[in-house]
Amino acid sequence: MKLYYNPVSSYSQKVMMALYEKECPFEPMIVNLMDEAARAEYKKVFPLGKVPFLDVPEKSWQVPESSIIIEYIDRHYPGGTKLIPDDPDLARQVRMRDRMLDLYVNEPMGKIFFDGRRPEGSRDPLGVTQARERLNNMYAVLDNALAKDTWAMGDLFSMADCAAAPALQYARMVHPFENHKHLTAYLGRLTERPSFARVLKEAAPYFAVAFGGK
Ligand SMILES: N[C@@H](CCC(=O)N[C@@H](CS)C(=O)NCC(=O)O)C(=O)O
Repeated sequence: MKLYYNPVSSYSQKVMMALYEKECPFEPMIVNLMDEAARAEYKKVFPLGKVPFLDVPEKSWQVPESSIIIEYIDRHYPGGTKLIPDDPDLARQVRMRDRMLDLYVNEPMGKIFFDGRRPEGSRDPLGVTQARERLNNMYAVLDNALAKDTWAMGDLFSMADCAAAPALQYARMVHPFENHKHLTAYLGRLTERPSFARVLKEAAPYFAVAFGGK
């Protein structure tokens, strides 16, 4: 199966982390989102042009959306870490945390990050203020939960931690959270996790190209 992704994309990193947790083989297909021609070519594969995207030719299945890709690999590749529990109530709680981290950490982080790269005059200060408020709320909620929990689901490492790692790693840069010590310690645990350490190491050569050395 082929994974279309970009090493610096937060949603791609979420799926890469999951694949490494599962020790799941795949064919890497890097998409250069900064290059118009490469984007146009990629839209022939997935018309929405979003990464990550999983292509499973042997089943004629095409799987967009990071959480759905992780659902797919967790179901079809039993090895490695179980990322979504079999118990339906626990699974629902993992999915809820995954959604919260995507929608209320990763999305506002992206809003702040990309707004800062827009030219003067086309920025959205109100949207950025709202994104910062959303992050403040989520930082407080997460810090409170992580005062007693090791991972997003207590003792259980899960898909929600794959969502959290890249989202928090980037959020830390655009809207720091050092004053939340439990959240800071959690990001420390995530970056020490071999799966995410590998994701960051593989992304490093691409950071300067994508973000102009920032
Ligand atoms: N909800 C999607 C979000 C994917 C997404 O927004 N990916 C970004 C990169 S992190 C992207 O493809 N951006 C390019 C674009 O929007 O055209 C998921 O979970 O996979």
